[in-house]
Amino acid sequence: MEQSFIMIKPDGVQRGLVGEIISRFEKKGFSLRGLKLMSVDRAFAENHYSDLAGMPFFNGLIEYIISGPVVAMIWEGKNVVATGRKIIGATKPVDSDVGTIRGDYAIDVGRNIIHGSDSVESARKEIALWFPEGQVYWHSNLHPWIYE
Ligand code: YYY
Ligand code: MG
Repeated sequence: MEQSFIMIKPDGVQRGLVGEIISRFEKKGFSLRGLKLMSVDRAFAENHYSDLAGMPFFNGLIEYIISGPVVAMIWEGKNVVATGRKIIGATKPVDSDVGTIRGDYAIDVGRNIIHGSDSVESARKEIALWFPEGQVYWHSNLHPWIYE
């Protein structure tokens, strides 16, 4: 089954939005496969965002990600990458629809609360980076109530 890497950024943790964000993914029907609160160092954050190196906002982005603990998660389910991006909303909160996480809780792009993988391939890379210890496999008994 498809997986996505979802990370609550330091502002989401500081603002007490961890439970609300987890709840949205849970209520949709996705399954949690990994969850940890952690702080990352500069080299780790730069690796995670290596595709964006050279962008004018890169240094500010890295400072933001290392400014406090983040919640790293693996979520699983059919189309979880694309649907996760819909639940999260557009990169810039000004463009994010109301009802999305960024649309409901964020104002500035540089404080947009949450990260979600943008493709199945980047999800695979991000999960390998953030969860080198592997993940928790379990069977959700809700499966037949969520999938036809
Ligand atoms: O995948 P997503 O987080 O929606 O956007 P990306 O284009 O991958 O950029 C990653 C991250 O960089 C974004 O969530 C905020 C920050 N950022 C920014 O501060 N200013 C921009 N103009 C674009 C992105
Ligand atoms: Mg991205």
